[in-house]
Amino acid sequence: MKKQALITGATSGIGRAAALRLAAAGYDIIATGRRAERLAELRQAVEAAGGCCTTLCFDVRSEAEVRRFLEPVERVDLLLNNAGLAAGLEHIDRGDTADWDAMIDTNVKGLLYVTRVITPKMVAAGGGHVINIGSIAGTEPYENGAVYCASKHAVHAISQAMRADLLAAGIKVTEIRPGMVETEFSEVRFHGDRERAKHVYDGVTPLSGEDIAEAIVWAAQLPAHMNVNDMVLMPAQQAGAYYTWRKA
Ligand code: NDP
Ligand code: 8X3
Repeated sequence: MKKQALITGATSGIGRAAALRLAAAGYDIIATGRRAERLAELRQAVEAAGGCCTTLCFDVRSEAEVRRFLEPVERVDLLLNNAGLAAGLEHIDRGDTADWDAMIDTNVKGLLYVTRVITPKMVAAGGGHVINIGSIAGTEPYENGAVYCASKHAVHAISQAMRADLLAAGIKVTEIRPGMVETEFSEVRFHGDRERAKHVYDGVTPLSGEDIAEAIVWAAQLPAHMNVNDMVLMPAQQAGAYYTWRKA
């Protein structure tokens, strides 16, 4: 029987690359996100490469939608909790509370809602693997990023605690924590300002979604007795949230 991978936020960036890479590695894909046309395009791409892809279009911020779409899913061997965003980059006294709600509701509560529906299925099946996409922001708070960093600190804490919770059930929990990855992330952070988003990567060769997907597939395919608890991945030109060497 082929393994099933459920990926949240598969319409773009890391999630889309992971869907294609996991399909190539032999997983059947359940791809989720809010943009239906992107999901349809991904499904075509997976199928054109000989894979199998089901799509579920919903918003992870809605617990009712998460339950409606995910409760009927029979089996999930690998859950990739990837859907997330940064919204805004401001000092705390000027932040937009709508941005704060979006980040907390998606990055923290959405991840929890999905996990709450899928992990009991893994427990009943006697095993599984959950991979959470955290961030270097999950251990390095930086200026202008209080709420995004808080949301990724939460993902870091949740990943460690859920690893303990699910240990006896034979469920692996891995957290992958990237630095700079060029996706739609910065465009979303700057509310659609592509020019500003492009400058984030000035003088740097950032990671790509495919780079992170490669790590996801490696972690997912390790022998049963071996787990990656926590993996930090950065461009060679980055040493942390405050240290990036940019070519002139
Ligand atoms: P993208 O913006 O390219 O992708 C984000 C994905 O999340 C999209 O597929 C989007 O789908 C989905 N998503 C966002 N909000 C929701 C929602 N409410 N419900 C369902 N899906 C949602 O960014 P990345 O690929 O870079 O981001 C993926 C993850 O990686 C995020 O958790 C991010 O925090 C993390 N990360 C990114 C880094 C980077 O530098 N790019 C570095 C470290 C971590 P749709 O809009 O269709 O719903
Ligand atoms: C994304 C990386 O440094 O913009 O999580 O927070 S950073």
